[in-house]
Order: sequence, then structure tokens, then C-alpha cells
Amino acid sequence: MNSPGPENDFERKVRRKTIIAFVVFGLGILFALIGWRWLRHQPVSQGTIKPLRKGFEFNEKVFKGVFSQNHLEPEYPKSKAVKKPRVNGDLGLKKDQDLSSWKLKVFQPGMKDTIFLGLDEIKALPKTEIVYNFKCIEGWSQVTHWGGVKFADFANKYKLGTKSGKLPVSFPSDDMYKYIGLVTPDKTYYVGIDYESMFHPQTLLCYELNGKPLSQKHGAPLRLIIPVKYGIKSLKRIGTLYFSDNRPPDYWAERGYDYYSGL
Ligand SMILES: Nc1nc2c(c(=O)[nH]1)N[C@H]1C(S)=C(S)[C@@H](COP(=O)(O)O)O[C@H]1N2
Ligand SMILES: [Mo]
Repeated sequence: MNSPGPENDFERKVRRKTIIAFVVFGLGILFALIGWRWLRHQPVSQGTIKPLRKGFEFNEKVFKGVFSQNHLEPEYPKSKAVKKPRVNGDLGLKKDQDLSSWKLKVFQPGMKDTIFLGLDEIKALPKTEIVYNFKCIEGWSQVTHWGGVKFADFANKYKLGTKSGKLPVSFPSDDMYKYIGLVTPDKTYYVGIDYESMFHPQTLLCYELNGKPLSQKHGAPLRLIIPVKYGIKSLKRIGTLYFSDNRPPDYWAERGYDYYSGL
């Protein structure tokens, strides 16, 4: 049986390697199972389990670190914009908005009176157009042409966003409220956005798509267009806009998506 010799030596080596391979493979599966069970038993925080939330927070730190007011998303000629932009998401848009009675409600801490603005007052500010690649977090994108008022122009005009009431001068700034919250008139869709991204020069309070007033499904009469974020943050049909040092509630963050959702 166990005849000595080179043949037997070879077989023994093969058998040993096979056993090692199986043990390593088995341990791998065991650790994967233990890891998976551990992950599943982690506490949930803001819609997702803590270790994944930590991953989001790390991403946020990295993105904020490299984020700059001077970094612009690429823009395209108008001819590149799609003729029939797709519609995605109708939270807060189930019924048509009566455009004649619509007002934008605006407030920030310490403000004496809440401001109500009509679309004509917003349109009175300088108009800015942008053609860029709108990206949905679900994985599609489309080049679209939008028109409206730069959020920074709007905030400056109404002296909004700073605690001192003076115009924002530089970024980052301790004088500014850390977040802006946006809510649909029926309050079913809401987002929170860091002030750096809101004051980015490409962020618009938008009232036009392809040179025409926004349709109901695209967010008439006024929506946000924020090219430095995924589409989830470009809230359609703004009812209320407010400033805060606390993170405003955010519909998709409550359901496990990344709060920051930056590109
Ligand atoms: N009020 C409201 N705004 C919204 C949504 C929504 O469901 N309701 N969906 C968001 C998402 S996920 C995307 S991708 C964009 C889509 O904008 P569009 O329909 O103009 O293409 O709107 C965003 N804003
Ligand atoms: Mo989206």
C-alpha cells in the first residue's frame, strides 16, 4: 500500500494542498456568514444600519473636502438637450398645483415675518440658463436645459442665509445657516441641503425647461435645479424654503439614501 517513492510523495503533496484549499475556502465562507449576520444585527440609524451609515458619512467627508464653489459641473450647448425630458417621481405632485394662488414661503431663524413671494417677484431677478447632465441616483441621466434664478442671487436680494443679515462673502462661513430645507406645498416631499451646495453658482430656483414654463409634472411653477447633487435633491414644486443650523428632514435620507447625495 504505502510504497515509498516519488509517486507517493507527490500524491501526499497534492492531498495536503487539497485539504488546505478546502479549509481556507471553508473558513472564507464561515467568516462571510459571520460578517453578514453581524451586519444584519447592527442597530439601524437614519434608515440604514450603522456600518453602512458610517460609509455614507465617510463619503460625505471626502466629498465635502474636495467640494469647491469654483468647481463647475460640465455644461453643454442647448442643441444637446433632450427634446422630451423624462419625468421621474411625483411625490407631492399627485394633484395639479393652482398656479394663480401659489406663493413661495420663506423663513429663517430670527426673522420677524415669514416672506411670501409670487413667481413674478422671482422672475424679476436676473435669469440664468444651464444645460447639464441631470443624474438620477437610480442610474439614468439626461442632458436638460433649465432656466431660472441663481439661488445665491435670490438669497442676496432678500438678505437670506446669514445670521448677521449681511451678504455672504466667503465659503465656508460661520455667519451662514448650515442647511436649507425645501418642502412641497402638501409637505409629502422634502429635502435638506448643505449651504455650500445651495450657494453653488449652478444652483437655480428654476421656472423653465427648454425655454418654456415648467409643466406640472416637472415641478411648476418653481423647482430646484442643483447640478452638484443627484436628482433626488432637485425638489419639484417648492412650497416652502427655509434656513436652519440643524439638518432638515429629508425624504430619501429617511429611507436609507445618502443625505449628502453629492456628485
Ligand atoms: N416633488 C418632487 N420632487 C422630486 C421628486 C419627487 O418625487 N417629487 N423626485 C426627484 C427625483 S428622484 C428625480 S430624478 C427628479 C426628476 O425630475 P424630472 O421629473 O423633472 O426629470 O425629481 C426629483 N424631485
Ligand atoms: Mo432620481
